[in-house]
Amino acid sequence: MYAQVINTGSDRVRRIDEMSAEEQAFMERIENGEKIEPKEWMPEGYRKTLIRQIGQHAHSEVVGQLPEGNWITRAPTLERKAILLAKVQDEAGHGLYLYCAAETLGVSRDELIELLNSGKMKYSSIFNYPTLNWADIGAVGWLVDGAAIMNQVPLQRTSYGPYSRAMIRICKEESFHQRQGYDIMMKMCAGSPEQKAMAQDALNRFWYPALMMFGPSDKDSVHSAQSMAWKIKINTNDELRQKFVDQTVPQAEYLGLTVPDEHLKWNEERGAYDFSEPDWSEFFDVIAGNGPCNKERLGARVKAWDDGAWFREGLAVNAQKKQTKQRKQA
Ligand code: FAQ
Repeated sequence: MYAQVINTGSDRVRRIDEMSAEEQAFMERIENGEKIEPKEWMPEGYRKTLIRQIGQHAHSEVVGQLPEGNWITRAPTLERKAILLAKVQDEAGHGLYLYCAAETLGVSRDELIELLNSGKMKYSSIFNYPTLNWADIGAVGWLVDGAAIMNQVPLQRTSYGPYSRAMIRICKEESFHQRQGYDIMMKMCAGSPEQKAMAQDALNRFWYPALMMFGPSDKDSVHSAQSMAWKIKINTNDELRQKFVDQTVPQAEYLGLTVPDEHLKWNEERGAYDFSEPDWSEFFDVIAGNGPCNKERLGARVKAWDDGAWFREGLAVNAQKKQTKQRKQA
């Protein structure tokens, strides 16, 4: 079933002479900036790539609730608790929009969740790192949501209509998420030396995992070229990572924090920062299931799914009853 639903492995960009007339017309529409809508013809590879990317994105939103959800009961004030609660609820909503967008491609939400729960489908590497203290909640909002926005703003222009429309709503909410994270960091950095040290420690631990969110370097990205030809992706992984570094370093400086990279340096010629690459062996290890929290995160999702079985059964029985009643009345 996995192979039927999502594609993995290396994508080779299809040449024009390999394309059917239908596919050539499709490419013309993409190049003209037209949106592709659910019932329209699309190449099978395009459909599978979208299911893989949107599905992985939806799973990330839902699994992404766990590291922050962990701190709702321990937020330092009632106001912070209310804000965090709202943010975590937003992530559930994002998952919902994205599962709905994926469903328009002919895959059910249940199928996607089964693929996540069986470890066959990925979610973002970042959520396999622990949130150890309150400063981490600031760092997650600032860096993780900041990286998510950097990636998602261009995706508002993605070629598949339902995905692009979901992204417009999601980006609005992500901006608030990033601001609330930065606000926590500002408070911590203006606090006691111990609080500032906590903020620095959180930045130290989340900096490289945040850089990894953009995916492997362009030379190792197997899907980028074809995804960009289809305008499913708008930028390469390295382009977005660079933009994120350029935007975030001045924010760290404003906080009085040090980015944990001794090679970080403004490059006058490029008009951009030179920076150290993350440890890619760690990244590949985390996405292979061996990160610090992979087992815990997936275990929590599987338990939530199993615990909700009675509710899903109840809904199905109720829907069936309604249908039978409607049929009798007709
Ligand atoms: N983690 O060829 P590429 C959020 C996989 S935001 C795990 O470059 P692609 C908000 C990739 O799937 C986070 N796996 O792949 C939030 C592929 O493996 P496959 C989610 C990764 O797809 C904030 C392989 O490596 N955002 O959740 C990662 O062209 C706070 C080769 O990579 C999105 O999903 C990774 N970081 O580019 C929620 C955005 N990177 O599938 C709660 C949409 C790569 O062949 C709290 N997605 N891989 O087995 C994208 O833009 C793209 O899918 C990329 C990867 C850029 C993530």
